[in-house]
Amino acid sequence: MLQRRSVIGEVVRGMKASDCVVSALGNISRDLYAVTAGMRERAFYCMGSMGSVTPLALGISLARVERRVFALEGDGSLLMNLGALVTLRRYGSRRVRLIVFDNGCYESTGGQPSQPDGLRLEALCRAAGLPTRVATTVGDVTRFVAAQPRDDRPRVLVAKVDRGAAASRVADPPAVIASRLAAWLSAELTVQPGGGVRSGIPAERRQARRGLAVR
Ligand SMILES: Cc1ncc(C[n+]2csc(CCOP(=O)(O)OP(=O)(O)O)c2C)c(N)n1
Repeated sequence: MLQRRSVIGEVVRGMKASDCVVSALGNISRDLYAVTAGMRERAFYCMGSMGSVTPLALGISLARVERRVFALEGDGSLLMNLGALVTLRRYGSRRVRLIVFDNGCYESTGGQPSQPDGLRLEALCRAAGLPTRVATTVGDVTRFVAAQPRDDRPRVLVAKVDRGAAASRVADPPAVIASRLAAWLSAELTVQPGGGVRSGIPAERRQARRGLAVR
């Protein structure tokens, strides 16, 4: 069994400066917050909204086609919004990396069971058409973060993790977290000599957006 903190630490270590990360509420966001002091502007720590990590990561990836987005999701939160897997398969790309922390319970609220016996989350993800690996060692996480998939489907890693105490609460207000990431994502906006603001969206990104309907 893996420790949640080790998995999060390994994901952060493997991220490039152009990558960003979205994390599920509760323990996952708390542990991510503890190790991302130097990269707050590209980390979005959810405060509520169970099941919204995958849609958020997908949205970012569609709006910013040059970025990789890591999505750190709890098993209970994923199960609350299973349809997100299908949407991710339909509209997502290899730049989205979904990591599910499978501890079999709602740990952040006291450890209530989240799954029936015998359920395999990885089978659900695969059934949605998403290439999915299971992590039982930190090396599995390292390889997943560094992988350069040949086809353009989003990738999923189901990390089998133990329960374990989390770091301190996220100290920043949600509005700060949101505006900080929005500013980072918009960084290529440039001010023109006359004072106007020009969106630096490159041609290939505009084309990629137009291509959404046919993927
Ligand atoms: C819609 C909704 N229902 C319930 C809650 C209360 N809640 C907060 S965290 C949490 C548990 C999340 O479980 P999981 O996604 O498995 O992550 P873990 O806590 O195990 O890391 C629950 C039930 C919530 N925030 N939102």
